[in-house]
Amino acid sequence: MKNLVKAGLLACTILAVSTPALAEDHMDHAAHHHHGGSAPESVMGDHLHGKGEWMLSYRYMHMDMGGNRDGTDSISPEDIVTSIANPHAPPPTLRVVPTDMTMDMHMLGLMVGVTDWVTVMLMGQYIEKEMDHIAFAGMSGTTKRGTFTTRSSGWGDTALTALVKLYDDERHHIHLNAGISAPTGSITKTDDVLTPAGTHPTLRMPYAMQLGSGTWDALPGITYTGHEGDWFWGAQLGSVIRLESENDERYRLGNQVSLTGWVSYRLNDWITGNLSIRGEKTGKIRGEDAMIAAPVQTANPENYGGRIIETGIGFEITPPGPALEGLSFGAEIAVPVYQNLNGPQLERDWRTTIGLTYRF
Ligand SMILES: [Cu+2]
Repeated sequence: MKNLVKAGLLACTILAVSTPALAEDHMDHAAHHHHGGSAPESVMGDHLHGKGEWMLSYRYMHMDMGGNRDGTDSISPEDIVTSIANPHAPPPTLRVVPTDMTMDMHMLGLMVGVTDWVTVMLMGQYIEKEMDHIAFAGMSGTTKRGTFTTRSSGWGDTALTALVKLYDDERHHIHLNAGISAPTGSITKTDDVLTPAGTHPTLRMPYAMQLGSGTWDALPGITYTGHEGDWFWGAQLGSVIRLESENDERYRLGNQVSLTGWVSYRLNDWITGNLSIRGEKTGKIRGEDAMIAAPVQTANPENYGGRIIETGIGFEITPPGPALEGLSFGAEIAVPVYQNLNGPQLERDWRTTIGLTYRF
């Protein structure tokens, strides 16, 4: 992780000392080829389309989490099962600890310029989650009963967003992101678990393993992008505001606000490199699903949300020439540099986003 940060700083230095050569030559390419503002692959809704222009996109996101954290400090599975109270007692303390989690998302997007001032974006996602656990034996102590993995997969929530241009000149662009998310993802997924007693019941999985929020959510935001010659930059303020006080299972996920900033540099006709920084703040879960009551941290609505700052590095390839007109490919990897989690909670290790877009 430290090496990745160093690589990022090195790339930043190289970008910073390079002279933006041939700026004029690339102005036309920039206007026609780039898939918007050359934002990092994980940034959604960073650009508008002209009237009647369509764009299809497929993005794949993988996130890896491992080890637990309470606030900014690491906490071991043994410490969790001896010191963290179980709100659904008995047993008095937690007895099952998640050790690793992966999340894979396949995001399908469709954008169309309705007018030159308004672009509409529809986004669906197929999600796969996997969580490894240690089950400790009995009502107390640190004797391990065994390990087990739970899995969930299916379609997540679906977002419809209007991008409304507020300001646009040669160099600066500002638009509103006015989105709404429909609760199309399941919040009642179940799987087999291993209990401290050694049994294998099928239970409703904790909130972290469910696929949707279960509520209608507003996705308001604002995006600024700029460019000058071979340089591009931007910032996006995004948020997720739950519009209902509870879903069908009587809870709602926390609201979220995020701020992303990036700078991109066009290395040649094909490739743009980018560096980014993103901060996000997520609230705790309010309410509680009565079916989620195992002695595991993820069954406690308090152990959700927190503050994370990540840095990312990525690139975008846009083949010049008519053969692959309209296609672009991008990839990004991001690692956290700061995490303060409402814990105990699994900490984020890294995530990557890979995407293919086609505009027509
Ligand atoms: Cu687009």
